Amino acid sequence: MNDLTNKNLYSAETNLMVHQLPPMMYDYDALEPYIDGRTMMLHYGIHHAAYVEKLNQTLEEFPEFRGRSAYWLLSNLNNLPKEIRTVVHHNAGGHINHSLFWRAMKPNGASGPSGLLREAIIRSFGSVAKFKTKFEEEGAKLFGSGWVWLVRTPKDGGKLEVTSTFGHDNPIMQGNLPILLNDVWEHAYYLHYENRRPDYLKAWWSVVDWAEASHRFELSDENSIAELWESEAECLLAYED
Ligand code: MN3
Repeated sequence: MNDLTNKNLYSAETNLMVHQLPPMMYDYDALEPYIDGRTMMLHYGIHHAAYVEKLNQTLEEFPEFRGRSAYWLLSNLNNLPKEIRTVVHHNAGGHINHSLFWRAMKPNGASGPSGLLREAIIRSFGSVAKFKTKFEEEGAKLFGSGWVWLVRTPKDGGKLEVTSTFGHDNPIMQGNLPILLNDVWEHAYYLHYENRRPDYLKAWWSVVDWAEASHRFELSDENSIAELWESEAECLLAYED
């Protein structure tokens, strides 16, 4: 599995694209045994790559939207021509969510949240264990394909909540800021866990990058959501115009 490096996914051709697959920061098999290398390879190199490709392909005929970030597109669906609205919705969302997802995980991360994020989780859910249970339940009960999130809401000075979204919707569409996310589409776990989504949700805690979640939480204190979107568009979603 180690020979399947990111370089294989980049070609001269993809460099011409506007939206780009962000680099993967660890090997495909680095999250084993919790997430298997083949799932990671297909998930990143086939699924995520396809969302990026489809997004670029769709925008080819619409030059006025080619300079826009995926975040901008997802936040301004009503400003898009009707005939591309649905396809941009699905593929810009898929691109954003997966870009966040790869960063939400790392091998050998901390075992749980610390600092301000830990305090906020305890304030909002009672304990870290109760938060984890709620997150697992929300992910397990989501019918069909979607995502489960820890979000910061605009309520009560930034209360944390566990939510889910269908398809590739992102919490920003409801004005909430993503802190942590897990993919509960079958393609994220089926090869290894088959239909046992609850087992996947439980095992997934072993690969969470809590430092990244803390970083997102702390940023959400200092910036407006609009400012955060802008900076994410620049640094998270590898992007070239
Ligand atoms: Mn996925």
